[in-house]
Amino acid sequence: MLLNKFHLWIMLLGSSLIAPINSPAAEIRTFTLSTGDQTYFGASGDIKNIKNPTIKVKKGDKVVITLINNNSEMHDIALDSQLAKSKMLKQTGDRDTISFPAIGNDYYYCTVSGHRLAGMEGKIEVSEN
Ligand SMILES: [Cu+2]
Repeated sequence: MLLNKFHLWIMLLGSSLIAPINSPAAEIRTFTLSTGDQTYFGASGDIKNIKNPTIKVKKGDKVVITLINNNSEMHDIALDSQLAKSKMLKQTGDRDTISFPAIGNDYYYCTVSGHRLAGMEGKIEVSEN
């Protein structure tokens, strides 16, 4: 019984020490992209209408990107880091959302053959603070 209470106290102490390290300034950052002809466009907010926009986030943020297919071809979105990959959007109007932790600079791109080569990619820029 005494041992159990001691363990509980250690667990509480441990979590109070760990929590402040992980929690400050971590935000959920949401972005929307749409597709054009072998291109992404920002679809809302600061990146609206920007071609293959750079997604700027801070280290530790949770990044949420929704891709809407605005094009007659199929497209998807994947990361070089392999942290996330959407389903293939086969028809106009199809959409999917990916989410991943911002841990370092990365690229997003379309996995359809030839699309990345044609320029269907953009940067994810992760700043330290
Ligand atoms: Cu594509």
